[in-house]
Amino acid sequence: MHLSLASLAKPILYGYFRSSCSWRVRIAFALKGIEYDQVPVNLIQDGGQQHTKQFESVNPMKQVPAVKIDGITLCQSLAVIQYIDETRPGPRLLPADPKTRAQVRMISDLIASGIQPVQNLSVLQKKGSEKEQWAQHFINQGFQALEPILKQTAGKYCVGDEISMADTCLVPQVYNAERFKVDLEQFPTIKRLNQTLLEMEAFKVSHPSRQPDTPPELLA
Ligand SMILES: N[C@@H](CCC(=O)N[C@@H](CS)C(=O)NCC(=O)O)C(=O)O
Repeated sequence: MHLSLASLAKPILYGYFRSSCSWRVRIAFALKGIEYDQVPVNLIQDGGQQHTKQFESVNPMKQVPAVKIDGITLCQSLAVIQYIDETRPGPRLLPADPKTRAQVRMISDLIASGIQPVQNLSVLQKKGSEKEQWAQHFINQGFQALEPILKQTAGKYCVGDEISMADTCLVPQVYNAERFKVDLEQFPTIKRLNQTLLEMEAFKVSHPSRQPDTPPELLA
């Protein structure tokens, strides 16, 4: 088998400890047992390091995560997770069965396209003093849709009893919901899944409270 030097190098994750999209990728790396290096990009310091020319050359969208892997640079967390899944051994994050795979994508997209973008930092910065109320409103609205969907698809995890990409999206979004004081009691399925997943090692090691750039006062 021919292995290029690029594929032997450890992947590099450009991320931020509290970024939910970076956390999705950290969970996927941990689930697959992939070692990687981290380059922290502080989204708030000095007006946000994502806006530097240096980082713009890594990700022109000026967002984290971005990943250098196998000689290419990828942004968009779900594209990264799917690439890892297609090229690395370990638990399948997208199931083989087309129906369950579509459900995994549906839940992932609901969170990644339907909820997270409206409560992203750059959006909240435009909302000024309204930001907490805004984020809470849209996360709440998204969870109102997600709860009945998960009620139908979930077993032990978001879709049946196999861990998947949907689970990598759910937990970081619940973390954001808690930051913005969304009442999780309204969403018993989301709450149960989140609790179960947070018990898993891959979710613990990738948690925002345990990253190289986690501020000392937030370390756990
Ligand atoms: N769809 C992108 C979204 C990436 C994204 O929104 N990243 C946020 C952190 S979770 C960010 O870098 N925000 C910087 C900003 O808004 O300036 C993905 O899934 O990777």
